[in-house]
Amino acid sequence: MERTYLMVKPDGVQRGLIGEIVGRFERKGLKLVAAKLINVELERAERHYAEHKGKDFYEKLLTFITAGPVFAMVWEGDQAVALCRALIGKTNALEAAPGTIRSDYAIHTNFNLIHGSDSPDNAEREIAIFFNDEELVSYDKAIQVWI
Ligand code: IDP
Repeated sequence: MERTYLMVKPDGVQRGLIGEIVGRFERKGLKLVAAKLINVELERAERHYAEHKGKDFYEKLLTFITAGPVFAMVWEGDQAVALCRALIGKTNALEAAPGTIRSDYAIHTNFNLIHGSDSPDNAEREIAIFFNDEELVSYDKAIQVWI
C-alpha cells in the first residue's frame, strides 16, 4: 500500500477550501492516515522545497508557504501518489485538466492551493518532514474490499 503527502497550502486554508479538497480524496476511496493544521516554519519549508533552491520562484515560494497555516495530510492507497497528482492537476492552473482541483479553483501558478508528492520516494521524505511515526494512524476500513 502506497502513501503520499498532501498539503492544502495557505491560500486554500484562507479560502475555506480544506473541506472541499479533503472530500475529493475521501470520495476517491483513498484512506486518510494523518492530518493536522500547522504553521510551517522557514527551516521546514526549506527542507520540503530543497529541490527548488536556486530557482527564480524559490524565495517567493518560501514566503508563500510560511505565510499562514497549511493543512498537512498523509493519504494511503494503491498508487496513491499518482492518483492524488491526477486529482490535483498540473502546476499551472491553465494547463490543469478540467475537474482537477487546480483547474476548478486556482488561477495562478504561485497560488495553486495544494501540494502532492511527485514520487513514492519523495512522499516518504516529505511525510518524515511533517509527521512523526506516532501520528500515522493504522486502521482498516471495512469498505476497502469494494474499492
Ligand atoms: P507541483 O506543486 O505541481 O509538484 P513543483 O514543480 O514541484 O510543482 O513546484 C512546487 C511549487 O512551486 C508549485 O506548486 C508552485 O506553487 C511553485 N512553482 C513552480 N513553478 C513555478 C513557476 O514557474 N513560477 C512560480 N511558482 C512556481
